[in-house]
Amino acid sequence: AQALEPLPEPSALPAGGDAPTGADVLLYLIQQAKQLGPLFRMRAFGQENVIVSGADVMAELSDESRFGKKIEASLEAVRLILKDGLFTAYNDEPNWRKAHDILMPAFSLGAMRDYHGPMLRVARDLLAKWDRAVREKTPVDVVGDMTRLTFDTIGLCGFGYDFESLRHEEPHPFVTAMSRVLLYVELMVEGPEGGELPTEQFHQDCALMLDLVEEVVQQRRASGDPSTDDLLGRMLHTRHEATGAPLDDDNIRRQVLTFLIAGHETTSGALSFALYYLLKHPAVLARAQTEVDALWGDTDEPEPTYNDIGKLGYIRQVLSESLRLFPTAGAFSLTPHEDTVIAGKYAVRKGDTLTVITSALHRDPVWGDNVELFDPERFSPERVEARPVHAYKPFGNGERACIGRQFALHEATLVLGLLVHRYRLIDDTDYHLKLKRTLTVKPTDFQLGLLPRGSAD
Ligand code: MNH
Repeated sequence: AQALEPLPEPSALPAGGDAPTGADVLLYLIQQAKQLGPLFRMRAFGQENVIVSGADVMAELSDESRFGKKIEASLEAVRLILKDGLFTAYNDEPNWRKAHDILMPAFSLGAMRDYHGPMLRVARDLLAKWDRAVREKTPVDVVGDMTRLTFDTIGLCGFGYDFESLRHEEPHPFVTAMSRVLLYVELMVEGPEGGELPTEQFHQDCALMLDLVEEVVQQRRASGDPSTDDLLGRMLHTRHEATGAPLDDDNIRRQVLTFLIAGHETTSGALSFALYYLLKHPAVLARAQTEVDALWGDTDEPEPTYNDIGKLGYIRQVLSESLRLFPTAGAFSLTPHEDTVIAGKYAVRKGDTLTVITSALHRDPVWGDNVELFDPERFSPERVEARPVHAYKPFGNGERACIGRQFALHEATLVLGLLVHRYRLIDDTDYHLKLKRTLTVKPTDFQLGLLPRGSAD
């Protein structure tokens, strides 16, 4: 057997001596991975992590008989509010398996057919808002509106509840509270900048979010509707096949909260990055427009069907490539079930935190020698076939991978298709990508100019 070696470590903190925080952490780790290779040890904020970025290592860690999800420090902090909801439950917590089994059918292909109508309804609210911006010749706030869109979509599809945030100027209060809560959670791990943690505000925000959850649940209970057609229906009215038990009331609250957050925050970032790349790559945009035009012609009122979404292969490739360069859930963590050796030479112990920096994994040499280049051709069926499957993990791994993946992709493909069909994207501000991270990664200050398709310059 090969001799064991210590894991590589960064020699010193970056210039200035302070550990990077926020979005800079991600860029720092991508850069360190280039220098130190597929595995290295990182000590920061009182945590010790093994940083994973290699496709070969990822293939090894994908073996669920050896490794499983780790609730590391930041997820542990998110647990303060999401508790044993699906995203933050421990693997061996009985409520994880129970809720997973009960909720999986809400993400089947058949369920996606049911969500198509409400998704289209919300997408049309977005078009109405953006048409107004075109008439008034004002740019649109991409991230703000993508957030409104995805929040309204999960509300309507998952819970039959209309948040109507696309019809309001202000962000929805839930979203404002959530953003502060995610920031607070980050400060808990990285340490507050200078002052103290805004604990009072945190408690107020959590209360506001839980009040909305209560309202969503009460509205359904009061309606007397016993159907199990959507997420909330399944939470309220389905029993676990294995045990005959339903979800308990507190767990239902945590699941509703989990889905209201996880069901919109990452998809809005993915849509925003995709629009950014379309704006900056006119040839890609033109090809995407050719694809939708072939389906919907030049009508002002396209009627996308469920089956149309499967035909938007190129738009899907644009999304996949955006999620390669900026996977909006930036990292996920694993731990070995037993002490073991990885990559043939590094000893790791049960309970250690192995953190996959997905954006660094997606820049492994298997992606070629120009990994920074945005190129949706990487996701042509032949090239996907030729690539190791574990080199691409925007939705995490194994049993604990994203349950909402098909939901997100259906929604995002529909919306991008409608947007490129209807608008020319104008870069009047010469936008330079600026990142913002609060648990997830998004562009920030991204204003986009719009003109109707077919209009002259
Ligand atoms: Mn989602 C888990 C990424 C959209 C609901 N999601 C995960 C994980 C990643 C992820 C990565 C695994 C995290 C980990 O291992 O710690 N999710 C995404 C991305 C998008 C996304 C990049 C959009 C693009 N997620 C959605 C949507 C929903 C959703 C939409 C709901 C409708 N995600 C979840 C839930 C989990 C999860 C719930 C936790 C699943 C589990 O552990 O059982």
